[in-house]
Amino acid sequence: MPAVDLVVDTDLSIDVDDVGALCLAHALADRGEAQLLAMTHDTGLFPHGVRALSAINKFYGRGDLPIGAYVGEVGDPESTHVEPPFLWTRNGRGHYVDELVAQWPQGRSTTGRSVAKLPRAVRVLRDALATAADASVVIAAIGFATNLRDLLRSPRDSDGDGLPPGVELVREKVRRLVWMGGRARPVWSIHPPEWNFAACGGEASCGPYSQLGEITNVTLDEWPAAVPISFLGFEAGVEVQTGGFLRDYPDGSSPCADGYRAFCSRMGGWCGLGGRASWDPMAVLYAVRGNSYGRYDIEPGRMMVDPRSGRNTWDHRGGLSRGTGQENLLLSPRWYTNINGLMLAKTALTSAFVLLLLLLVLLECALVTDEQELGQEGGYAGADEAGPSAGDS
Ligand SMILES: [Ca+2]
Repeated sequence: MPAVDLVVDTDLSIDVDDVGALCLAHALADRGEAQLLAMTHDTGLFPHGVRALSAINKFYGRGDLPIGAYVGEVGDPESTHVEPPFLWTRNGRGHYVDELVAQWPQGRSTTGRSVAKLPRAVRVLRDALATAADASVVIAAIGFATNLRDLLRSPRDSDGDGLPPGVELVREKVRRLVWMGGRARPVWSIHPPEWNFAACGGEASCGPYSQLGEITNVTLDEWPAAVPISFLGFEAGVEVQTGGFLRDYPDGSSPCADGYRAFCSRMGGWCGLGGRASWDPMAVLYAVRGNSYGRYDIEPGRMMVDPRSGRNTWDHRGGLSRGTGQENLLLSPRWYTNINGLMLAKTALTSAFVLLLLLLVLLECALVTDEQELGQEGGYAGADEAGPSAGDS
């Protein structure tokens, strides 16, 4: 199989599954399954976000891989002041990025330039697409849609590059967009908006994050219909944990391990024994290997996002869902319930055992009570019988 031409657009900042996804992308490139064309960072955590990204690239021997930065206020810690319950975002800064930047050397793509001269993401994306073969590029979007929107809206001959408008570049060069975002079965009255589509959501006090609903809506609306989109939604990624084994790696052995260790030590409730939920690694893996494991049931439909709240609707039944080229990756029950079924069976057996013990205890108590009552009745009878005979004597 030829290597997949891969671009990764990440919000490497708050959650650590981006670290897992980037390390996985490099591992797939090492195996010859992916050809990394570029990586872009899509939040306002600038320049730390791109520096951490570059540190991971450097670790894998790809310090020269083109990287680009979003420079704007969405996720910029200086302009983001979230309120409860979103304090865990550290105003967009996250819980491991500073450590990666401090502990790991960065590639020339950042340290060789002043921060002010870092290439912007849209520049890097346009160049990467321009040099790729037609319909060859797979984009794994594992963060916000800031860069994708800017790419789609980039005009012809941006910066004098002589290239077509961004939307035409996408139509000609992109084979598929794999987008971690949205919910496959959203219930607006219960579920909060999905983070990549809306961050805290338009109704919450969320600083510039509140622009995301509009940004996501515009990106979906302007994405060329001829280029398919695979959505990896919240429900799929939250069920699969990865990275737990990285806790056993010594400090300083890998930015992948250091990232997970830093995050999970501070966000203990967010990590289980298996590690952290796997939205972004699953999206990257699908971008390269597709459904080769048969883990997903693929559901055609249409994604719609409310620009004000960022809440999404996934229409997989109505007339609008046909012929969109969009699909949602649902964990297949054939695989998912097998694992879940074992857990359910274990829970059922444990419950049955406890119930049986409880019944035995109750039964024993009842028998003891009966014996006591019989004994008391026998004592009275004996007394009744003994009384007269004693009186008779
Ligand atoms: Ca992400």
